Amino acid sequence: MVIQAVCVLVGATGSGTVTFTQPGSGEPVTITGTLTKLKPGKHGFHIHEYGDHTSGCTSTGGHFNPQNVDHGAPTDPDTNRHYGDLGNVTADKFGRAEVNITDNLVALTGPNSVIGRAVVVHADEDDLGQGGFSDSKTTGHAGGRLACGVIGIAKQS
Ligand SMILES: [Cu+2]
Ligand SMILES: [Zn+2]
Repeated sequence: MVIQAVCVLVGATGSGTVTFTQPGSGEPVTITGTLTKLKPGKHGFHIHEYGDHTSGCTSTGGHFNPQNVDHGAPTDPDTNRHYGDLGNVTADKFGRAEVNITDNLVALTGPNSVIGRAVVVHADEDDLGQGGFSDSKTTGHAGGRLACGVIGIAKQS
């Protein structure tokens, strides 16, 4: 059974909607959508642990990291990345970024489901753990949180 979820990201300098689709339990999840109002260039794009907006995007905690390992790239082995590490999105000169990601750790069912957690887009590029900054291995040195939203169950189509 296809499972679908949706996240509406809200922020003054970044916003948009992304849809999560999982063809069946245990299968890779595809994340598609469009973000706008961004500064042109690359922006870190992650799933954070908490779907909590109490103090804005700050309350979403760190990257979703059930294995308690270092930050990395979505292409890294499972033991070298957070479940929430989705790399970067790239905004064009109009500030528009198309999202089209397929990931085999993101899940919409089971103990590591991301439903109820948050998507965050950052001010700066995610260095994928390779930048050598003090926070490269935790956040990818991606800077401030521009916009975020909670991943919710979507109407199934
Ligand atoms: Cu993040
Ligand atoms: Zn991470």
